[in-house]
Parts: sequence; structure tokens; C-alpha cells
Amino acid sequence: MTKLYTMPGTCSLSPNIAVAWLDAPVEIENMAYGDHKKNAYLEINPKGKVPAVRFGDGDVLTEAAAILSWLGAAYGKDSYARDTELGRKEAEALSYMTSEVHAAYGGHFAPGNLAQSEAAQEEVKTRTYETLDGHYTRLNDNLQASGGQWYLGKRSFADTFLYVLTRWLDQTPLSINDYPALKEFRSKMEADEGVIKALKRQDMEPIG
Ligand SMILES: N[C@@H](CCC(=O)N[C@@H](CS)C(=O)NCC(=O)O)C(=O)O
Repeated sequence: MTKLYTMPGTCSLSPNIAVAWLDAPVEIENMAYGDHKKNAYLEINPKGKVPAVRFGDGDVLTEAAAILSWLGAAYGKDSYARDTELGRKEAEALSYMTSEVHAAYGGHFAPGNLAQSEAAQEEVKTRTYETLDGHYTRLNDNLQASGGQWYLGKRSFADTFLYVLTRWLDQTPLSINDYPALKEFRSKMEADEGVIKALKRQDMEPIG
């Protein structure tokens, strides 16, 4: 059976929520932190990252945006089609969230990969939080401009990734209170049945 590999606290929660929303026949294998660097998983995804999907025939798909795109194509209804305005905008939003916002977290999660001395790492962190503030301001404003409920005005997989990003905010010196539309969005998402199911499957709690 097709399997989605996840790990608590990670961006793999996004495709996990998508699987729940679509009721897709995908098994969730929630690994303990650290298992992603063990040989058994590295044979599946040599990048040692989650998410990854392994299909019944052994083929593997990695990268959250690609996995979400596949899920929509395989199990979505019309609203997930790529050749609609929502579909195009969803692809754009997911590219932005994964390649820009998620990537910017490198300076928070692993500043040692970007600078050697402690002072330089502190500088990296300061710049990272300025960059993240710019991203969260944009995300907050876009959400508000779309009516505040869904990032693109209608529910899409962009909301699953945005939810992950609103959770990570709490691990930084930034405050969700400075992004009121995101704060309200996070609370609403936590009342969603699919989100509740996905959080449980990943051994995670709502933030509240
Ligand atoms: N570009 C990848 C990034 C995946 C990624 O960085 N995953 C993180 C969790 S959010 C991870 O597995 N980190 C573990 C590690 O780097 O040790 C994607 O969008 O899927």
C-alpha cells in the first residue's frame, strides 16, 4: 500500500492533513525523531528528510509540494485541478511556502550550517527573524485579502502548509499576535476534523 512517511513537528503534517481531507488510501507511517537518519529510511529517501511517499511498486516521491500536487491529481475532485485559477494559485502558494518560507527557517533550525562562530550565528538568526517577519506579514496580508478563512479564498492544500508555518512561528522570537489573520486561521484549522485526525496520527497536539 502507498505510505506517507511523517515525523512529529515537521512539515509532513501538511500532506498528512491533505490525505485526511481527501480520505485518500494512503497509510501514515509516523517515525520517531532520528529514524529519518537510519539506513532503513535512507534507503527510501537518501535526503534523510520527511515527507516521502513510497508507492506499492517501490517508487518514491519526495518534496512536500510535489506530494501535495500528486495527492490532488490522484484523489482530488475538480477543486484541486491544476488548470483552474485555484489550482494555479495553489501551486504558486505551495512553491512560495516551501521554497521561500520553509527554506528561510534554515537560519533558525540550523544556523551552524550557515555560519561558524557563535557571533556570526547570532547574526544569522537576527537576519532570519527579519526575513521571516517579512514572509509572515505577506502571508497574513494575503490571507486577510482573501477573506480570512482560507489562504486562497477557498480551501486548498496551501492551507495545510500555512498551518504548519503558523505552528513553527511559536518556536521563534516572533509572536502570532502580530499576525492577527494567521492567529485566527490557526485556531480555525485546529477545529477542523481532518487537522485533528492528522495531528493525532503524527503524535502532535493542537497549539490552542
Ligand atoms: N524541500 C523539502 C524539505 C523537507 C524538510 O526539510 N523536512 C524536514 C522536516 S520539516 C526534515 O526532514 N528535517 C530533518 C532533518 O533535516 O534532519 C520539502 O519541501 O519537502
